[in-house]
Amino acid sequence: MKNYSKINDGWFSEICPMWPGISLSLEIEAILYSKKSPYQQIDLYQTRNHGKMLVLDGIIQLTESDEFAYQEMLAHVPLFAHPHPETVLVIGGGDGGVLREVGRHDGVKIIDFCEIDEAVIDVSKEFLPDMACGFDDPRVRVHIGDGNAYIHGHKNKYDVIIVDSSDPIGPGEILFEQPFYEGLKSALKHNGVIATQGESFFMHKECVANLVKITKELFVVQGYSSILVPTYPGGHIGICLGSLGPEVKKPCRSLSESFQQQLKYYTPQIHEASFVLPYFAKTLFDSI
Ligand code: SPM
Repeated sequence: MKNYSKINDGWFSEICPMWPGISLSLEIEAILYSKKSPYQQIDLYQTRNHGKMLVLDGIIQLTESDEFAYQEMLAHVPLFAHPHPETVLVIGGGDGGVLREVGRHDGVKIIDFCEIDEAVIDVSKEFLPDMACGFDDPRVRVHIGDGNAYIHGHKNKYDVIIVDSSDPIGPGEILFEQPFYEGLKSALKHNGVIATQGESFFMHKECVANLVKITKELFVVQGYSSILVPTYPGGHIGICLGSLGPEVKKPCRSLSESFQQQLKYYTPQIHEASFVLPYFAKTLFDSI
């Protein structure tokens, strides 16, 4: 994918045609890693004020200062919506942060993890140990390969599937299309729940509307949960959820105090509140 982002005078500016005319800049102190893998350009920066920052093909994937918001919500919203999640699949998210969050659920017995780019895992293990700790969990089984191919080879296997994709340009594009969602549905067990990186209704209305349309058509229950993430465009990103039974907008299990103490963003209250949509987004989604 063409990389439009720039470094100028010690500032990294994230520029992308998916969010034209707007750019977030972070002051950087050092380039810790920069290499092209067979799939993408991988850069790891030390920022001045936001910890380390992972950038793929010029697009910010995470900073250490706010990664918890996205990783906690993407994992805990679907997991707390399911009554007894035991088998979980995570597609993408080679940094391991979503795995770290899934691993907090003691009831989960198997965590299959499918990532196309092994180099992202390697760089995260080296530079982002607080995220890549997810790989140390003995329940995690790593599969290096294409998530779309993986999903179509596994039927009726998972209680929860989480897709931590990059944006729908480059290797992540196929993960935003109907056949992939059909594969996700067929890989679910009875009462299964999916949660996918759902982009922002401020920045990419058509893309989000398409995800809502696909999930409304395929699943019994559908929802869109919003997350505040200062270092994503517009400070906002969503999760698109689909379920074969359970309600997704409320947690169906309680969270112990010791579990809550491990988290920084997710609470049962924010789980519910994240599904409340601004009027323009509600109107758009209701019309689909
Ligand atoms: N585990 C963290 C990986 C992050 N995956 C999602 C990255 C999305 C980056 N672009 C955000 C654009 C929001 N509209």
